[in-house]
Amino acid sequence: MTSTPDYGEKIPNNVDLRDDRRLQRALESWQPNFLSWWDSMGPSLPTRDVYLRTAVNVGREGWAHFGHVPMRDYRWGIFLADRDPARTIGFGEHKGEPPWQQVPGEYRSELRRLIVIQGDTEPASVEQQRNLGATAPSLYDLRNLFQVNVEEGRHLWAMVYLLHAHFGREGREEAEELLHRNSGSEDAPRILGAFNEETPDWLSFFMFTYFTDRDGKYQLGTLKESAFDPLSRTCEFMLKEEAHHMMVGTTGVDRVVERTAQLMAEHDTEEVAARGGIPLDVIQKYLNFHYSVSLDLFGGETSTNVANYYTAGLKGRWMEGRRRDDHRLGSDSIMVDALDEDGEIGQTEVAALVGLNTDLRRAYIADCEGGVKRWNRILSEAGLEPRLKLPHVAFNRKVGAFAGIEVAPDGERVSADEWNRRQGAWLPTDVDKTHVRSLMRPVHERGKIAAWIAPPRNGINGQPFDYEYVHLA
Ligand code: BYC
Repeated sequence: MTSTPDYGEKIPNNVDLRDDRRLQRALESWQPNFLSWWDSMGPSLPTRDVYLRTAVNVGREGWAHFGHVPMRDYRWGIFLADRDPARTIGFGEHKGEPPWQQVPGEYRSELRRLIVIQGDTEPASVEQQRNLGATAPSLYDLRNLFQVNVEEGRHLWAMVYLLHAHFGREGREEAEELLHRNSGSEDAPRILGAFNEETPDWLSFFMFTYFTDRDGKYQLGTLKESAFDPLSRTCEFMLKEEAHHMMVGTTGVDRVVERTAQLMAEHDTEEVAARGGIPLDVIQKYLNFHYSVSLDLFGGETSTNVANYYTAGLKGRWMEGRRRDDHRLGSDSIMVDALDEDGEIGQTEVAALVGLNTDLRRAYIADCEGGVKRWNRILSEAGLEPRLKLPHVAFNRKVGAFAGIEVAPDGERVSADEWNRRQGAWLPTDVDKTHVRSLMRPVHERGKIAAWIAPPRNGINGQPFDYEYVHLA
């Protein structure tokens, strides 16, 4: 159902772009703007070439090609998963009908909003990570950073394709705006909170790729269910690339914990800062921060937006096909986190439809528990007490039911004064950040690694750790 990928074109694609000259021209006129955004807001470290994986197909086998390429020549393209002719809409009031190949007029603005929000996060993360190359702990890590960056760039292309192909002039204007808003900008910030935070050091980068990219996995998973077939198919393929980003986060934090545990065992002390490592309590504070800002990305505990998206068929649930219910949820209910009348943290019962952000956030939380388990296992294996934890769901929230209150990581409600007094024990302080930043000295030599992190167990695509993953300029 999909044409053979057209890799030779100016814009590689498997959407028959050459048969739609207007669309092709529109995208070709956006392309130089994308490249000038990449030049000014993308990776700042000058490189000659990088050992990158490039998407060349969407098939199960061999969708990616590995090779050294100058990053600016990376073949950003448009790849949708193959169309399934038997697919029907899986939920909501259109359940059982054929999926839409065009945007229905009545859902135009909601679909555009979802696509714009998704699209906005992709370039935002590239902007946040822009200066990390200068302090990479190894060439292997440098390569992974750049892989994540070019793929986020491709994910922006994926959303821009949908905007250009299906939303006319408004879509083209939104595509321009995606390049004009910038992470952390006073005048034109990125839409969602976490994407305006800094990613100033590699511990933040690993936490971001663990916790925030994982929100991406869950949001893309719900958009993959969409009745709007082109959105569904593009998200399905994006999820394949996303898996690598999460591997970078998971194994990145693994390696920091492993090195810290080694230093603790070797010197029989908690005070590994003086030994060139990152203390466990600082790792915990970074975890607390990135987890809590990522929880905010799921929106409010109750939301009429999400109920409308679901009923209309625009955004489904995580693993919609595996749910054993009527996939319409008209009369179901769900317990969501809430503040009770006395201001105590508790739960309240609401219609399942308005509680769907909570449903998705819970799936995400369960997944995050997996990371904490593996990091604690690394501590146990080093003979240390397993002690890393996810903070309470109400901790440090700026969106939703707990936005207006202060809560300790263990879930205890505290006063504003107490929060101010104690937050330095819960979130990274300037001293912590300065220490972490002081460790961020570049190791750009082949086969070498910084002292605050353990080397990876495996290289990329079967290459050894000491492979020349990046040629610097
Ligand atoms: N910051 O009704 P509510 C990724 C707004 S990450 C600021 O509860 P809803 C990636 C909200 O817009 C995945 N504002 O929200 C990761 C609404 O505003 P309006 C990105 C926020 O709509 C790493 C109001 O508050 N994709 O891919 O149910 C690297 C009321 O909220 C925030 C998506 O998010 C916030 N955190 O849910 C690269 C998928 N949260 O309408 C990439 C598309 C909420 O009152 N987006 N607000 O003006 C959605 O599905 C939903 O819009 C949201 C919010 C889940 C974001």
